[in-house]
Amino acid sequence: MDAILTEIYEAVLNGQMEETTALVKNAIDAGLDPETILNKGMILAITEVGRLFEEGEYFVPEMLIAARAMQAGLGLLRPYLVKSGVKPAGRVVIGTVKGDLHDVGKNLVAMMLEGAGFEINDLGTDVSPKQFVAAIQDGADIVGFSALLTTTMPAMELTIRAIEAAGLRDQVKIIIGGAPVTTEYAAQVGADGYAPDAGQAATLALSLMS
Ligand code: B1M
Repeated sequence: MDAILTEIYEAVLNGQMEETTALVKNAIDAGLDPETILNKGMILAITEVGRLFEEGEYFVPEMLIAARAMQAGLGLLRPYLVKSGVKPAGRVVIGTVKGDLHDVGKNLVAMMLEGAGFEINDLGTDVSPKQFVAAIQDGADIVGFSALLTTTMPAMELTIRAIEAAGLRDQVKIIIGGAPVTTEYAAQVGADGYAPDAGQAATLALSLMS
């Protein structure tokens, strides 16, 4: 691995926000591909953070500061991942479902969708079915839910039922994702599609608009 990628990996793993920011900036200036910085540095590190948490070596505070370091690095990559000037492809409402505070992956999906030309209404984390319904009423072609916990996955189904009950289901396509989510689960709860990562979420959203 490139030395700077190893340093970025270590900085995220150790939750060093300023270090991560400086290193990502250096890597960009040195001409490294932003997607390589993301996938071979930051995502590898945050995956290792999850493994260390499972092993009982990391606790919630370590996960939190690692996520903060990652978000800081992502902020610098944003202009490179979001290419401007693309014709509007549609409007997407996106959020992490009720009870769930994870937003790194959701933010990345929002960036890729923006890069694919979508206008984004990001509702943040811990979003209730009612908030999703209200945002769809404000205008949306696609609504995306993210969930990282097996315990919050059922909120995806509850939100879909709330959208149906509000009489809005025919107006929007629903896409879902997040580490525990699967294609089978998407079919089971009546979503229009599932994507395993941010790049594929953008491809899926574009295909649902055509
Ligand atoms: Co939490 N956490 N966490 N955590 N955390 C996980 C998810 C966990 C797998 C760690 C582990 O045990 N290995 C585990 C879940 C176990 C389970 O349910 N299966 C876990 C746990 C247990 C918890 C707590 C319950 C811990 C506790 O309190 N005891 C707690 C819950 C809090 C809550 O939400 N109510 C908790 C808290 C936290 C922090 C707040 C400390 C922090 C989040 C900070 C933040 O997001 N701002 C945190 C973190 C950082 C993680 C890990 C380490 C990293 C998550 C991440 O950012 N991944 C995570 C372990 C892991 O994922 N390996 C873990 C990087 C990101 C780029 O990937 O989010 O998967 P991801 O997104 C991908 C795809 O999933 C997909 O595309 C993205 C980009 O390619 N995708 C979509 C995501 N959303 C999509 C939507 C789409 C399509 C694709 O369409 C709309």
